[in-house]
Order: sequence, then C-alpha cells, then structure tokens
Amino acid sequence: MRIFVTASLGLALLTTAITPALAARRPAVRAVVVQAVTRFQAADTDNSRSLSSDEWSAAGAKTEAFTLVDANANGAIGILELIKAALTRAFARAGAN
Ligand SMILES: [Ca+2]
Repeated sequence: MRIFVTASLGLALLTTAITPALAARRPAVRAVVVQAVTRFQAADTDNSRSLSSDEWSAAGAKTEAFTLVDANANGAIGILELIKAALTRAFARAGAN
C-alpha cells in the first residue's frame, strides 16, 4: 500500500511537471508506472521497499544498469528511482524528451 501511495505521489509530481504536449501521453505514462511498480514489488523479495543489487540481478536486470538507476548512489533502488528510470527510458524510446 505504501508503495502505491509513494508511486502515486511520484506520478502526480511527474504528470504536473510535464509539458502539455507530453500530457497527451498520460495513458502511456500510467502504463509505464504500473509496470515499474509491478516489477519493483516482484523483485523486492525481502519487502524492504528497496532493491539491493542482488535482488536487481535476481530479477534479471542488467548489472551495469543498477548504478544508473540508483540515482542517489545509496546502493539500493527505491520505487521512485525505478519509476524515473522507466519513464526516462520510455520517453527516450518515443523520442519525446
Ligand atoms: Ca538509491
């Protein structure tokens, strides 16, 4: 539940920060966020609300991507870090940023 509240807050902040042109992409943004949250919950096997490098690797994610997603370099990936990385990747793929 706390993850969804945090993710919802993050989504609200992100959606109010995006330009009107990007606002039209909200359904895609929502899908990316839902997928990121789902993956985060599946990977967080110890329910610590953060992903260790071991959990990251066990989930099949690329080891070299861990340090890129760990934006605050604290050695763990929080839900907002994962959502931000997922959105950045999705918009880069769409050529929207
Ligand atoms: Ca982190």
